[in-house]
Amino acid sequence: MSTAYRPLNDGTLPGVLAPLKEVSERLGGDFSQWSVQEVGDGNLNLVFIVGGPRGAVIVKQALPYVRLVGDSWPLPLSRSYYEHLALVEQTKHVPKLVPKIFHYDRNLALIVMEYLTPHIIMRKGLIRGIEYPRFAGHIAEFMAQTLFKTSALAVPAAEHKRRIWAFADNIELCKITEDLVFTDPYRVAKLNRWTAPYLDEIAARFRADAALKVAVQRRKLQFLTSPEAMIHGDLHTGSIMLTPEDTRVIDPEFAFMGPIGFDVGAVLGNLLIAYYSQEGHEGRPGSRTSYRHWILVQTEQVWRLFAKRFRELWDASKSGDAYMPELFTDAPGAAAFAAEKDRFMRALFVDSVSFAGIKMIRRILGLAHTEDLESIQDEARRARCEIKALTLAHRLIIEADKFTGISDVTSAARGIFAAH
Ligand code: SR1
Ligand code: MG
Repeated sequence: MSTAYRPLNDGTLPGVLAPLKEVSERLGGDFSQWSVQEVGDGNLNLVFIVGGPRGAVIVKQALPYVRLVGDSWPLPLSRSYYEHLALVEQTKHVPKLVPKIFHYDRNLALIVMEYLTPHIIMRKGLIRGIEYPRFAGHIAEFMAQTLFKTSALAVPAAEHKRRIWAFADNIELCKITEDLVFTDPYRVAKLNRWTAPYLDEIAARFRADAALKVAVQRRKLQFLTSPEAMIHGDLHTGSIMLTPEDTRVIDPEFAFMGPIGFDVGAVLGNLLIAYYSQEGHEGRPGSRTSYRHWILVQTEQVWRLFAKRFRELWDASKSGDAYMPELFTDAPGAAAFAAEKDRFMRALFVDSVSFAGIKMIRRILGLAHTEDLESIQDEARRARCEIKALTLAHRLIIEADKFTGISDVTSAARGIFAAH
């Protein structure tokens, strides 16, 4: 494969893939028979489906700028390196929950991977009202495995430090999150947008809310300074492709060593956005009531199954440098260690609730919105959904430590839905 970076297109991509034995065997036939379709609808990259007589692959190539904004916002190609690094790590722990990787080219910032079919982006499934009975278990397993096994609870200190080093230079991608998630929604920023004029008042209120800003900045500090585990870093429902039977997590280009609750909160927050957006997708009032209920049940299941699995992995682990089991072999030691694990899980729950709220606000008042809400054409109707989501998000952030458990979160979500 050629080494100089250039953005590829339907004309040039087949020639780049042709010398790759595994890829060309998978596609079959001669490269002149391959079809190339650019299907990327994300904010950053080019994504191609390449099809041949025998099969298809996905080719993801980073652009040197933010696709959503254009070349006025440069972005390093190295994000493809971090995405590949994270995919390789995730594959070790949950090979069935990520796409298979067939090839990586660092110079072209290009990853060739499994074409997932008939999978769709989860966000689109949630908009259509599709139920995914395996989702909660799968995403809980993904998060428990990838987050626990890359934490100092599971690995020796040297490995933990090497992993921090390995991801430390993913600076620009982290900066996007620092600005777009933790900062811009709370100040006047050129890139902010919302459903105006309906949300003008609440956006101004949030910008003037000192308690909210302090709470969010406390989380930003945690994001900046808590290398607990290798997090996906952008684990929203657009980073999940699935069918009712199968779930795959994609797009870990924002990966770095960060706070565990950031990933868990991203999943919870995006499910809660989907919950509130249902009202905008109802053909007739109430037609999505049972689906709305299903989303809240999944929200509860995600946390419960994640917490259970994380704790099981911890109970079975003997290799981490933090809390070495040999320190807790007698009965008082075992009891104290069990109580400490309970305390850790409670703190992680509070972190996750707070990050969930923060992720919800950035999708409504910041630059990058979600299709769940954006696809509601009637702006007054969309704004009604958004105001409910913002009201819950505010509570999740300000009162994170008052929520006694996940069913408390879903009750609050229901209460706000009914009251507004
Ligand atoms: C400029 S990039 C905007 C957002 O897209 C990605 O999916 C991340 O969520 C990022 O914050
Ligand atoms: Mg993405």
